[in-house]
Amino acid sequence: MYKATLLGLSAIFLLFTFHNSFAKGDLSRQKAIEVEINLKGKTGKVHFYEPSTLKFETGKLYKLKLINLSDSKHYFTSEKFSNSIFTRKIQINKNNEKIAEVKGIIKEIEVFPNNIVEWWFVPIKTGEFKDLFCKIEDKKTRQTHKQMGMRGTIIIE
Ligand SMILES: [Cu+2]
Repeated sequence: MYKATLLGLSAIFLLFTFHNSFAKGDLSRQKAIEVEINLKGKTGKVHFYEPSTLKFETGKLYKLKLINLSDSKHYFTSEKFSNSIFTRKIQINKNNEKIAEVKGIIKEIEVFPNNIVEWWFVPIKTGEFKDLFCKIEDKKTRQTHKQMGMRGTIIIE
């Protein structure tokens, strides 16, 4: 009886140690990996993401910089991607100074011409998502930016 109890206690102790040695801690507080995507184009001509494919890994913290280098506003919309990550914050800068941090669940981001928004997140689900697009309508062609080429793929491994 005594032996069995001792064995049971040892097993619990071992499980506890095992569990602790594999704990990853606060994943949202790692050093962020910086990734950039440029939102480019010209009204009436073409609109696109550069690069148009982004790759991430689960469990790592990313700082994705959405950089609008064009004369038009742009959306970064991928429902499948936003459902596969944990958002730590959205950071908005002006003249290289932080002006706001937005926290909570984020579904899409719109960036105005010549501005940068940072999306800080940790991917939690793997997949290949081909639903990245921009819904803005071009003022000259009356087509959406998506129709004019502004589409992309996000891969989480
Ligand atoms: Cu656009």
